[in-house]
Amino acid sequence: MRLSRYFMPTLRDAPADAQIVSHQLMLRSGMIRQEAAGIYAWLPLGLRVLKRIEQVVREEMNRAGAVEILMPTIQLADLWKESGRFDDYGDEMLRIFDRSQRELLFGPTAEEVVTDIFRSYVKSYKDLPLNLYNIQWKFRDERRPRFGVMRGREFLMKDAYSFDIDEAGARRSYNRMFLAYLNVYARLGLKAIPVKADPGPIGGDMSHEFMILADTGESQVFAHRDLVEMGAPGPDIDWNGDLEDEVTRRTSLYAASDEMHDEARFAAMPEDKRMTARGIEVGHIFYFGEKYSKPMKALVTGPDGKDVPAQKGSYGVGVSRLVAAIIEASHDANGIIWPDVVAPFGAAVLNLRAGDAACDAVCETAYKALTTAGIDPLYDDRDDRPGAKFAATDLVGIPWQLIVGPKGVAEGVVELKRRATGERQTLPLEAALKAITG
Ligand code: 5CA
Repeated sequence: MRLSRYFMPTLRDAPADAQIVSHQLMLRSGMIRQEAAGIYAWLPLGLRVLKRIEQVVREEMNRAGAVEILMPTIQLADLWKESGRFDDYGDEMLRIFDRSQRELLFGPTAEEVVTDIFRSYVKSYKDLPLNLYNIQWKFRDERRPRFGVMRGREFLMKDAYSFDIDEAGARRSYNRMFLAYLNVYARLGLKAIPVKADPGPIGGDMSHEFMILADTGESQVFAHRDLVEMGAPGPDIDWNGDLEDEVTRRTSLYAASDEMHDEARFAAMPEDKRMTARGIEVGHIFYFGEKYSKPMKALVTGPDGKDVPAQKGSYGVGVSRLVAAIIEASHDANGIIWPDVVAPFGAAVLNLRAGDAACDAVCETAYKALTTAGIDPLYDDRDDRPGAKFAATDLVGIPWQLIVGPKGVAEGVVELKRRATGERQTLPLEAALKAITG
């Protein structure tokens, strides 16, 4: 992409009402624009990052055996009346009437819709386990939308729903998601800890939230320190096994959100292992058995020929929230530092004297080579001051900066800067390209 033909409306200063660093940096780097309270347009740079996070989530869901579908944003109120949640959900639900006065709503979550799909097709235990997920916009009329996309009213969620014939099967499905979530966050360069959580309006009796530790987090976390360094299980686990050991290794260490906190258990841990911190909730998983399948009559025939309600769990990842969470975890005074996997562009080519034939030629060669190698470079070909180019490239956080100036070009070298470390090297173009493409 040539910056002269791109749309990257960076701002010198963040609007005064942006309170946390991720919100400030997302506005300054031209990733998002607020359209209404808690409702954002995603500008090109923000959209690229959002799509890349979405793709990591998708790959890990697929690896764990979940199957992608796409459910509508607009749902029938009747389905929610069937499950009994229509009145309970309250003011957070955006209720809509169509031209024939049929009552609809903008989905805040999709337990009812997916249960309706499931019951229409699946009748036998032989078709289970089944896990259906989608990555779709949700709307919750939050009382206090704030911190940009961190707590929006419209936000992108990955929501998965597992169906099993019995509790043991449902537990395996829960374990698969528990571990797949840890792999998602690890791939995104985040340290996430699973904490025991309150199921809230989704319901159920087993639930974990996944927390990224950050001072700006809205949740209070109490946990055993070792959980932070325990890390993810990685892709090579037996996804068809019960995975009980891998999960228990983590859940046996104390970790709870404030609603579930047990001060006596916490105080019983050695003092140096007790950690109290703020956390950003980037995922929440639930096991709730028959809560929706029973009232909505999602029945499956078991091996004994008897019909029973499917055992269900649901599993959410805050995809748009993750954009902000990654920035909270990875930035410096000059701007964002994107981990390579989610960076909007793999490298930036900075032409410090656009219009100079020698600089232009080197930049064009670099741009072409990086494009061919699949690095997806952003070429700053604008006629602007070097200082402005450096500041903008640091701000938007592109992992590599290939800097081309007239002095270097005369000597046959370019400068290569790694955004994360600030490390700079002067080297011939070929060597710089090799360092980027690996
Ligand atoms: N149906 C279940 C799981 S599929 C569910 O809705 N769970 S949830 O309410 O916990 O939401 C799942 C995730 O979405 C949360 O962990 C959080 O990361 C994200 N999320 C929830 N509300 C918002 C919001 N207002 N803005 C941004 N992200 C949100």
